[in-house]
Amino acid sequence: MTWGPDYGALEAADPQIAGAIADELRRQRSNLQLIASENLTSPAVLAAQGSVLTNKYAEGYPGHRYYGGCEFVDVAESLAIERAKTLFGAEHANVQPHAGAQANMAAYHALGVGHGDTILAMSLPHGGHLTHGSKVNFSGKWFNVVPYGVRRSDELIDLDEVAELAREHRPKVIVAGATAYPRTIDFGAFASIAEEVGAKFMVDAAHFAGLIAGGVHPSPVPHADVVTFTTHKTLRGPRGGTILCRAEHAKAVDKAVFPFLQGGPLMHAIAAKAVAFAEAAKPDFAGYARRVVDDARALAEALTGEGLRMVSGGTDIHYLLADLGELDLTGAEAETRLDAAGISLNKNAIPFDPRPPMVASGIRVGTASVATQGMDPAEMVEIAHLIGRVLKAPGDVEAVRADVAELVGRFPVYPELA
Ligand code: DSN
Repeated sequence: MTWGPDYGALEAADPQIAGAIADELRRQRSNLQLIASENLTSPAVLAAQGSVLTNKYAEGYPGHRYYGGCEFVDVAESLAIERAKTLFGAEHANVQPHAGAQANMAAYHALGVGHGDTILAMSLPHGGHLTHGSKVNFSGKWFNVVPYGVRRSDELIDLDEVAELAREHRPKVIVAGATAYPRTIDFGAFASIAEEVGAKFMVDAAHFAGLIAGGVHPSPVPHADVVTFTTHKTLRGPRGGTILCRAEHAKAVDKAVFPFLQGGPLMHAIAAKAVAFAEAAKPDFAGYARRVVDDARALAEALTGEGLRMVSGGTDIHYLLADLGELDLTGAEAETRLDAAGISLNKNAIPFDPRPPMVASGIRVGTASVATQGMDPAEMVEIAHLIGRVLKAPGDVEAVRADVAELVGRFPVYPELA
């Protein structure tokens, strides 16, 4: 039976969209992909994501749907739930959030945070996420947000400040987790602070979920009321979100996702999440997670040798945050120049950055994707040298592009696709 995507049919029916997809595949094959939040899913995940499950409405949960004909999507969602619970040792899992932002919104609601309530979360300029209280996001518009940050001296989270702010403001929820903080977070210390002030503790594990699954990062699950994550970053699954929680919050979390926040779940994405959870439970995924972290450390060291300053002095996870001050470059200039050389990464604010976020003084460099391709610390030294050449000698861009092509050519992306 042929049940997978028919790219021939797409080419015939819609050459413009087919062309954009083919071009994107070519870009993924020919560029060095160092964006910390991206990865390369397996062909099995791609197949589930591109399947006929996209046709099915299934509002509700397995066994309790508002539509008939759900017996097979029930199989897929039940597998996804059980696999997520087992993978992370969680009491309950909801695999329906369309993305990380929806997962966070549902988590706040499930934990009783309403309009005007106080949350204590990491500030965006210090590495937090948009949904942790940014003024332009629902979280900043609806909630009273008390931000915490990193110390100027060592650029690490100031737990004394977190405790003081918690005692002063008595937040309903304390949030840990970040998008630009290259160090592990002391979840136990956060949980103690939350307990002391009677707050619930929520962890946004989007970036490091795959590292937890692979056993190379501490797990917040034993410490937190709710843990949210996306499935497409280090976890290497399809785009989407998931919520883990203690059994006592299970009903509230499920109701917050559906019917409060979302309607029909994306069953094709849920099936693809199930595939990714199964892949992440295999022993070779632990090897992958180890390689991601080893690569990031090697890259941080080699980039330091190229004259970049590592924020916080290095990394414990899958990305580093580099300050370009010594090279007299902005993050925006670096991103544009590197893009021209076939090296994709993003400009990023560094703590206490005097520049606006669209200019920024740093870059964030991630290894989840190149580690999937099979690149090891030896290749990280090559990559750091390529980045150094582009940043220090803009005239070298064309030559570096050729060297990037040679490097990625040794680590083919999706060789099974034509
Ligand atoms: N936009 C993601 C990132 O790049 O970190 C977070 O949602």
